[in-house]
Amino acid sequence: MTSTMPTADHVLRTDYQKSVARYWNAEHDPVNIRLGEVDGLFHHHYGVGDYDPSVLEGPEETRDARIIEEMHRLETAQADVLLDHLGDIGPLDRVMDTGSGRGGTSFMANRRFGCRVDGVSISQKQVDFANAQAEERGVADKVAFHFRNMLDTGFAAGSLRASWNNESTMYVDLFELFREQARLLEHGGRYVTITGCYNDVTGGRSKAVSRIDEHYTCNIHPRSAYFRAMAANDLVPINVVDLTDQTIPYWELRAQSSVATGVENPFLTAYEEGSFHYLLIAADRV
Ligand code: GPP
Ligand code: MG
Repeated sequence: MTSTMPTADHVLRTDYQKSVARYWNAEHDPVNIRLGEVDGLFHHHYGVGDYDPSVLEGPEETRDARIIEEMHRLETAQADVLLDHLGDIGPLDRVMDTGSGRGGTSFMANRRFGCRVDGVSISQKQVDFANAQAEERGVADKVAFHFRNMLDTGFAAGSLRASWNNESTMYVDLFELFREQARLLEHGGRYVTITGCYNDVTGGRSKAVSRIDEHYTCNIHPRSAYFRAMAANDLVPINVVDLTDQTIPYWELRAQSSVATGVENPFLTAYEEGSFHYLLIAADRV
């Protein structure tokens, strides 16, 4: 993609963005690293689907490894659900992973569709890690990661067939984000997000949702904000899937694992009390 080389000051425009970049540059959490080491796909999102209860039984020495493998399987299943909603993507198409982390979803998209993938992140550490992975996997000619701000990527208008945010919208203003996504997508291009959002019906941010915000230094949006910001930016929803019931087992398993981080109970409370949903939204650019 055509672009100019941005400097750190150009990419990280606010103190808030700098603090988010610091968090991800320092992050080296076993819940992400040990799961990634299972098969080399490093994810920064949660899981969907029922876990196999037998992982909790059997020999104590291998229990931890069984749980980690199972959590990783559920996280990979989550990314597969996202890719299922991207529509027909071919080897000549370009797609963007917006907030690409260590690259897990990008590599899965390239493996499935053979397409060109550009990931953007404001963490130079994550960008370097993911580019090293692309080399290691022998796909660096098709998958590349860039130190860019998702609100102003510098990529060419209309250059993307599809784009997604896999759990990264809670760091940005949705109107600014969807303005940039709409600029980048070709007419009829597909945008997909999987996100946690709070429930307008139950009211403002619950205590449990505030705890999640505090844990990650993010600002979870209300459900309504997604549809307002899409409508304002020529993104027309085609599918909305409530994945809440499908993600609860992941959190139940994670709470019993050696790699729990303390955010498990806020997630379980928020989902169970109905103040928070795990949602997939797919929309077309018109
Ligand atoms: C991180 O995934 C995801 C977020 C920071 C976004 C918050 C998501 C919501 C749905 C509110 P991760 O895999 O880096 O997190 P962890 O280290 O907890 O596994
Ligand atoms: Mg994780």
